[in-house]
Amino acid sequence: MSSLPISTDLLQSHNAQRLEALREDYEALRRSLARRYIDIDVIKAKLAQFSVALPSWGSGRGGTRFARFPIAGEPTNIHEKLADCAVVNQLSRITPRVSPHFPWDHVSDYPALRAEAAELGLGFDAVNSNTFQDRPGQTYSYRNGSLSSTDKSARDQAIRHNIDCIEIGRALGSRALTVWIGDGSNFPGQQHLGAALDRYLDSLRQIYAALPADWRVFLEHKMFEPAFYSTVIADWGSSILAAQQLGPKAKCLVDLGHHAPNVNIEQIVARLHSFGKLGGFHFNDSKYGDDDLDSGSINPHQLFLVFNELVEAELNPRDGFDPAYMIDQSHNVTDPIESMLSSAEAIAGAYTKALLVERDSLHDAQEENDVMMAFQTLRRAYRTDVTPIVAMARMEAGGALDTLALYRYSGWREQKARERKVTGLGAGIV
Ligand code: LRH
Ligand code: MN
Repeated sequence: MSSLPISTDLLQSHNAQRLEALREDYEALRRSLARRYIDIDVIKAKLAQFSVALPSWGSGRGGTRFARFPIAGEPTNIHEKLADCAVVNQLSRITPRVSPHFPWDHVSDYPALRAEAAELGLGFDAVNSNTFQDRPGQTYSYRNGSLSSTDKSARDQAIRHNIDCIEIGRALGSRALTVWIGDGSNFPGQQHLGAALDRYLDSLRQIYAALPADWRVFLEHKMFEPAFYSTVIADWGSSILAAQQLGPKAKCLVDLGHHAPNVNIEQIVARLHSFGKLGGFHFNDSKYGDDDLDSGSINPHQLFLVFNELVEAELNPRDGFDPAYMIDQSHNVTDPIESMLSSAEAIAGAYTKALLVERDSLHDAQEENDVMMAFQTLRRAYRTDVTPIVAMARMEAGGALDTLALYRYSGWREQKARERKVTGLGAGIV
């Protein structure tokens, strides 16, 4: 691994100015956690094993159906997206993988792309297929659906595309395919709800049959959008039943934004785990719909409660425990790199707080129905400022103590604004 995007001298002098203050905070937290019989170094060591993948599409500006407002120097192709993701990983040290999306990230030489990413210290996580958009020159339209379409030619085309994504993923060193489809209806009566699911399952069986032995397929449910009356895989129930129908390599992916407001997502996580079907996550945050806002920016307590269930699941594995952690956000008003740095920190923080939960006291209080003590045990962990642990782990892994400050000081975006093509106005996600 050689060419890291930000100068290591700059990073080292940045950290040197902040190290003393961090040590003070870390030692103070060590003493306070020790009074709870928690060894801060054990927590830091566990955090050092944690990582989350970045969405290639998250490195560009996102938009809504109303508008997309580009920023100067944003990436215009997968090569520039990887360079920006490498900045996030170099400074945060917990985002060593990128989840690509096809055909958005199509290139002619995938082994070369894999080597290029490795040169930047990056690997590839789950690949994402796309049968929710028609592309120029496409033979059959997905306007009436893709894997569940009544049109067999459109279904076969969508199945072929997913199998092509598996082939691309193998060349990139990925070991999972994420399948999210927008298939559904806007009017009552428009679609035969049962038949649509049957067609979806028949298509997924053909994709499942093409999976290499060590691969998984992640089914991503979503309540609505782009369909606004019914969605073929609208909730975790449809997703887990489909995954059980398909077989052991099929798992469920939880995108936090794909649920109605106030849905208890942490319980969905616990349920999927109970049945050995918890495959992965798309972390983001939302207040209303699939807002794809920065993780932990709206409801950091929910993110903590999700990780609390993940720590419980880790302690009590069902059919193994190896969820794929990925970010899936749309950065409409911030510098995408800054949002991914801030989100990576929020996710690391939520996991660290969940590691601080005194599990034995919690389980005892739960068994004894000591409601207040159970709640207060969780709350004690949640209100702990874990910033010194996250920062110490990041620094020891070669990252920056203040990622946003160093990113801005590096002038990366200004430099890229001089180098990269200007991207057009427009609408939508890409
Ligand atoms: C659908 C979704 C899916 C991706 C897309 C970019 O809302 O969450 O995971 O394919 O966003
Ligand atoms: Mn998603």
